[in-house]
Amino acid sequence: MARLIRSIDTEILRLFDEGAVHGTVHTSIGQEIQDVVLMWSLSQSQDRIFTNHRNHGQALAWGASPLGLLAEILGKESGLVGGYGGSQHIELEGFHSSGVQAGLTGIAVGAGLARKSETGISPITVAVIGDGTLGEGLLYESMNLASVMGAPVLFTVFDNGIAQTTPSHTTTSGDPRIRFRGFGLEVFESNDPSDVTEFRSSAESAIEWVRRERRAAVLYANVIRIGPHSKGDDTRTSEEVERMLTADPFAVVRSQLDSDIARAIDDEIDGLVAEAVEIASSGADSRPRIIQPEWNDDDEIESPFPSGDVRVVESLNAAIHTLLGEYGAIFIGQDLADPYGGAFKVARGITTSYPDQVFSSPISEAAMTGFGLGFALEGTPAIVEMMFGDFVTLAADQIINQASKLPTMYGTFRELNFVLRLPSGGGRGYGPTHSQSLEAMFIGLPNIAIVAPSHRLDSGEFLKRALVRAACPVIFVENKRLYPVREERGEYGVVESSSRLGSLFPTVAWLSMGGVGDLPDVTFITYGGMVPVVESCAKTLTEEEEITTDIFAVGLLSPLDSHALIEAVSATPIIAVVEEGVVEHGFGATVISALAESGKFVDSKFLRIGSESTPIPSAPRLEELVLPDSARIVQQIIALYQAI
Ligand SMILES: Cc1ncc(C[n+]2csc(CCOP(=O)(O)OP(=O)(O)O)c2C)c(N)n1
Repeated sequence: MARLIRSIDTEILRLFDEGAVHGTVHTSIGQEIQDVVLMWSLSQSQDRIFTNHRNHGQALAWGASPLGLLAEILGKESGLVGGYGGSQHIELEGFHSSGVQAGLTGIAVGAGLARKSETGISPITVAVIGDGTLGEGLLYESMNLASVMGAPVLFTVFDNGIAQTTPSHTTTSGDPRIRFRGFGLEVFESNDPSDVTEFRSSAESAIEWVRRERRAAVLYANVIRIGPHSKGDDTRTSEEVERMLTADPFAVVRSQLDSDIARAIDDEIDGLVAEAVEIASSGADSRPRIIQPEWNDDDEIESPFPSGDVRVVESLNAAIHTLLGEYGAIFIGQDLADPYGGAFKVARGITTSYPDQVFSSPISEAAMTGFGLGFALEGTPAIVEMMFGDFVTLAADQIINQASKLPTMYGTFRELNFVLRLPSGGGRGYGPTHSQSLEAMFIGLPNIAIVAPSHRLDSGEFLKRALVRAACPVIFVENKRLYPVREERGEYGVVESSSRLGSLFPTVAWLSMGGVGDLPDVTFITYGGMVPVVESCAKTLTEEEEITTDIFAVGLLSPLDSHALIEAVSATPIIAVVEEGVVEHGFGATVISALAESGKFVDSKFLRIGSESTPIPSAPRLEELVLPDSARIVQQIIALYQAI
């Protein structure tokens, strides 16, 4: 196997030089033996691998076909993931690789815990990183989380002494093994890169320990990187590389073989690889396609309106009870445990009812988001609560590079039942870092739905749909000021949608005069916590100024169901989009662009209304000045109305 890996990676570099490889590759040349020993010490039917860019050797040892790997790297339809992932993003049964350093480590912790057996010997999850990744914060969040949660994860560090072109002793302080022990992790070491026996013994001991103890550990192995970092980018001197060759574990093992046997292996592998290169090179290019979400659920979509007399916080709380009780979901966040029940009490009573499904997280937003994704990847619906929506910034990589990519980047659609709840918005005096509405940062991300209920809808029903029916990860925007508000339909009706997501999370509209008669003067398009603000503006405008209004409360912010809006919104003289975030590149900009492009609204004046672009102050009077305020919105509308 090691000979196969070396041969394929050598061919890949040659193909790169010939210009046949598009993009990047990172070969395993020098660490093939360690890759093979590690993979072959695991159980392919039970264990999980989450690895990084330097994965060719591990993938082949885990069972990837040489032809499939070559075809993937050459951008062919017959590639392991149809040419979608390329060298860095490979998926096999139980095996995932990705290109952001440490990006999969939190996911590995979630997946590892999801698969942990309650007693006896456990399946384990291996998270592979290089020594350059010892600088990533998420790694330490993940190690801590794995340790406190008792997740059977083996963090495997392949230390080749260099990260791309930077010697790691210049970027890593102290002894990393001491760091790991500080997290309470057992550390297994393999110091001599050319001593295969030492590596095998350490790897087997580590795996056996994690299985038996059902806790996390680290396998720390010195290895060598003989090839360039990726291709043609080796800044080391030829003397350095020559020196390295004398410690090449592959050469050591090979020298122990009978020369006839070694030659026979060479002949067999050379023939096999030459044939694979030929077939892969002449194969069909990846077929142009965009992978779309798929839904297996044809159940009827019922009314989104509230049926009981509850407040938004109670509606969400009841939904979480149902999701844990009936759907076996897990729930992770900070300070969720009773009697506290989460910062906004949405979690009240949940830990008491479902102690084994709720995880009190350290203050580690990235790792807990990854943790939820890991469970979702293993088929368990996962709810992650950010204490304040503002902290979503700390989990941005997990949303943008993982949640958004995992559903389709491996060439087919994968359902992920995952909700990230964001208590958002101001008006409660929490000040600049606890009052923002940041959802617009995530608008347009592939495979991510951004959903925003209001008190006019059944928020709990929206949450249930988000977790078990949306099929893709959902960012669920909860406005803090709405938590204590009673859910009540008012005079809203549902706007028809032709898209599946749009129907699950419909826009609802309150049409002046029931939508019959003359065109109203103003259309408001808004969502979430701005719905009551806009309603109060509409009331003032109608009662005091005789300006009539329609209100659209959008349920699905992204992907925007623009078709439904274009159809349902009338070409009123004024169309104002009101959001609590800032307007630049915001929700309003997206909505208005879609409406303007349709050509239906050529005579309408558009208005974007949102917060001032300044940190949101804490003092009530100052906060009012920054957040959209009904009196000011009314003035803006009147001014525009009088000008046209
Ligand atoms: C978060 C992140 N930062 C930077 C990069 C670019 N990059 C890709 S590989 C690499 C070096 C990684 O070094 P190491 O973890 O030691 O692994 P090695 O390549 O040596 O196997 C860098 C900087 C990346 N992929 N992800």
